[in-house]
Amino acid sequence: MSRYITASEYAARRERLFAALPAGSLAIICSNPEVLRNGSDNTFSYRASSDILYLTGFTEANCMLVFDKTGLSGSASSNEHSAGKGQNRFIMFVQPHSPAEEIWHGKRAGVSGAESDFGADRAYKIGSAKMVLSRLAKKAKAIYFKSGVNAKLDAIVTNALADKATGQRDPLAIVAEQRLVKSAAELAIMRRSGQVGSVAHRAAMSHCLAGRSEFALKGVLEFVFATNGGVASYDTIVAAGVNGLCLHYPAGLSTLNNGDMVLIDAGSEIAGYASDISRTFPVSGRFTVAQKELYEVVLASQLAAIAAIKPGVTWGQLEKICEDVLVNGLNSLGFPMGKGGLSMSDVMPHGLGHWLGLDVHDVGKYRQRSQVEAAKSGRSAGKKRGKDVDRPFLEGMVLTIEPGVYLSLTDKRIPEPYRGICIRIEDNIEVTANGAYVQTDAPKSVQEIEEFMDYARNVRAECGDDALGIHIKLED
Ligand SMILES: [Mn+2]
Repeated sequence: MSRYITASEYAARRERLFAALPAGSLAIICSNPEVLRNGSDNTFSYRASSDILYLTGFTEANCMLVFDKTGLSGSASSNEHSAGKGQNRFIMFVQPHSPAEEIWHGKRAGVSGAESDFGADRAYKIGSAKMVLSRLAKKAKAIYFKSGVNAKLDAIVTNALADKATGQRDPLAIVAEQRLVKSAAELAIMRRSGQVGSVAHRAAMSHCLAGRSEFALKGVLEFVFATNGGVASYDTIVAAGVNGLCLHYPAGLSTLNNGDMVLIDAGSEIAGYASDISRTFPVSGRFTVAQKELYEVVLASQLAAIAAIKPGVTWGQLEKICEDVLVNGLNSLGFPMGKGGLSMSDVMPHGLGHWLGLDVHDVGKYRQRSQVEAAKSGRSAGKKRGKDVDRPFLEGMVLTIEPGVYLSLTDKRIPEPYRGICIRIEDNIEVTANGAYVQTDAPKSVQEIEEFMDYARNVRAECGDDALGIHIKLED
């Protein structure tokens, strides 16, 4: 259980899902599968499904959550648990205690732990899932289940549903909308994750030295994540020079060279919540004229988009603001932006940003049906499909703003001094009633970066590399 989210908040989240489900329905959510990394025993580090983390804080594999509104009464003990909660029954199927398994993989919550610590009204061994689900499915008027997450558990569910195995609705779509607006507790964790990620970027910047590898900076970043109780929220990107042309380039063995920039896109995951930060800076600590000119255009576009964020604003409006600044800035540097020249996607082949939360690219729709259209079509609103429009931001949403430019070495339309330069600048922003609250704060302006790297160079010269201290740890 997360020490950041209270048991009553988890319970309230489950009640909201129950409230969205029709009476007589049954919703089933399966955990992510464990995936082999090599051989037959060694799996990738297991990371629980974000929906299960959201609804319970439960982090073990091989589990199913069941939201039972069929009104079927269970055993006597379950009636005691669910007293006063109407017909809603929250059931968990989990791995049972097993000394033989637990000696290798650690202690499990088990059936009793699922009930005492994770809020289940009733828990069962995962091995009983087929039997119990068959019984519940027989009475269910509607099934909410999305297959495709976990083939092994899918097979058990599909089997149990029998003739109701088709035509189900997606429970995760309901949870996704719940997850989009963050609670006060979630915002507090995300601010912390943003701080940890920012400290990691500062550490990487201070350890950047020509001759080192991308991997070395990845090590610095992930050391800071780990010493603050986190992990990388996605595969750490450290791209030297033109490696940045690959948007999701995974850090490798390329050497950092003076004269080049290095693009780092890395974030921490703290208590399940991601930060997602990008910084681009010169390996030498000093921008060339061309790097500085281009960097300031990208930074201006990012700052303009961030400044415009407030409740009611849409992605489309931010994209327009960002694009205007980028196009004008690039034009003034001699780029042939526009018809017959370079298009936006030639220089920035990705979107301006995305929702952020338990998932790095968090859930929740980006577009929704126009309110005007919905009002016009009146009673038939549910059936008649209107035009989808960008949804307005709400207080409590968290998103990234990450403009970039990625300039090929060989495209002759690009003015020569700028060829081969790749820049992305990304921060994490919380939508508040007063506008944007930026959760991340690593050095960003040309002056901040140069001063910070000067400082690192001086410390290194006087005290040696160790004094730079990747042993940076945030206070609780
Ligand atoms: Mn991002």
